[in-house]
Amino acid sequence: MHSTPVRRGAVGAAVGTVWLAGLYVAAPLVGGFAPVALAEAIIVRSPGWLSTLAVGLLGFSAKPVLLGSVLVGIAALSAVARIVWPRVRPETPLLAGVLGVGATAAVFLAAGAPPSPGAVLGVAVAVTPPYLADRLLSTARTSSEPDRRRFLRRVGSVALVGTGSLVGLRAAFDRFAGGSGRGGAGGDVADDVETNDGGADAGGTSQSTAGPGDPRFDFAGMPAAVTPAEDHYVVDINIRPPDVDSDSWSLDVDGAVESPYGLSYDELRAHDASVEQIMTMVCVSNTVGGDLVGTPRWTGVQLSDLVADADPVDGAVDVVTHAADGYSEAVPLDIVEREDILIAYEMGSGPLPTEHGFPARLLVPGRYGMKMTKWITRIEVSTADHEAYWESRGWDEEAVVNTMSYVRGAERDGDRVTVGGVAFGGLETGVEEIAAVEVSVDGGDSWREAELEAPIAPHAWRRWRHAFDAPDRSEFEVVVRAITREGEVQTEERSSPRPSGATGWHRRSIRV
Ligand SMILES: Nc1nc2c(c(=O)[nH]1)N[C@H]1C(S)=C(S)[C@@H](COP(=O)(O)O)O[C@H]1N2
Ligand SMILES: [Mo]
Repeated sequence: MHSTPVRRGAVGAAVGTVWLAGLYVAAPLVGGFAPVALAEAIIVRSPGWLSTLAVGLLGFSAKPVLLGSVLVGIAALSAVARIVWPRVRPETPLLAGVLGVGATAAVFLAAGAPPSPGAVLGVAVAVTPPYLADRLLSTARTSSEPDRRRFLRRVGSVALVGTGSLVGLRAAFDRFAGGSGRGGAGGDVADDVETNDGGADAGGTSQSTAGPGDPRFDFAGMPAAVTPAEDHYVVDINIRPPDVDSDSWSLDVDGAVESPYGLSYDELRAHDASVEQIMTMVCVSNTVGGDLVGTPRWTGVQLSDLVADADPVDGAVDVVTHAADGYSEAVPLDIVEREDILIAYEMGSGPLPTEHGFPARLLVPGRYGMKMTKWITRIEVSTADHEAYWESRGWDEEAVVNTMSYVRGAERDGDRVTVGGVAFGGLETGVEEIAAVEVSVDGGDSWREAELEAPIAPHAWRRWRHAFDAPDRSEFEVVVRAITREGEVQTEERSSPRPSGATGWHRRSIRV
């Protein structure tokens, strides 16, 4: 074999790329695109300082960047393997096939696909295209020795045509099969609603007419008082949300208790401690003025009841929630006695969407979103202080929401200008925290008290607005600060989200 390392590397990268496309086509057979599962395994196993650094450097693009690196890394590994291979032993089609099958099976296993007939078919589907690409390029190389540019162009075309047709094939399959993955799960969820409607007492809520918000606070740029489920932000450690089957799912309540038990999805929904609650959730990573905040309507069962039913032993201190994706969080047992901590199974007017934790998740009012375990599988009462997922990565354990106020909307009607936004804060007890909001439209030189919307719920944000006459000005530097019910002014001091949430006044230039 007289090929140069560059040529061999190029062939290896092309074959690796076609292999990735093959894995993509095989995904429905093995329950997902294997590189995604590999990237997730990296997230879960990587040490805390590394994931924190990655999120710090890349923000929420950390996950796509990681997936991209896994894809590029696989193609690069394949290139390297091809460069060193001919030196190790003579190339034979049989050996190439065996190695391909072995590598594919290993990737499926590492990605958590159980060995099954579907997986065997998946291996065949994933291995055949790169095998053919490899043969094509190997024969091309031995039959004639075209100049390097022509050779590389041929390698590129094989990679491009191979990958393109495979991805096209998969798209056609998805369309034909009526979609897979998240779309499919959504369909299942909708079915469940119709059959299981009996239990909860939330059935009578009106969803047709306007929500509880005051329409005077609805103007350009303002968020709805109650956030529709589809508009609520999504943050978690997964590249793809876990797809939990509600038929086989159960919520186990155990640990340091006298009478452990489990609840099925139907039993949870039919539980008589079900309540409805409009509640603001904000991610601890949200920067001042950021979008990782929303105020959906939720329905769930009071955690205090669920835990009391298991009869915790003396000396129990923590209630640990475990999730299908390996996530965990802990809330002290004495706080769990509050009646507003829920295991929610509905959001808006339907079941929890997959990305928000289907079939059930925890809600802890007044705390940052990280306390609110999605895809919950187990409630463990513990006699020891539990070290939670983000806590072990250097974030605040209590995670009480800092007093915050954001500028969102601005509107002009003739000479009249109205600016507005939202304000929220958590307390140890989590009850309504905002007493007043002050706003400046001149960069902080002068301040006025804003109008506050009447509270729509004890744990919901307050919308605010401020109208003033401005016949001959169109640019304003709006600054906002909230006052707590203890009379404390929201701190002006800027701090970064890590470890306890951002602080500082939100300041925004607007032109109306
Ligand atoms: N199982 C699980 N629960 C989780 C997370 C997660 O990664 N896994 N992320 C948490 C974080 S950091 C936030 S801000 C909220 C976000 O919930 P949402 O996506 O429904 O808005 O979920 C929390 N619950
Ligand atoms: Mo978060």
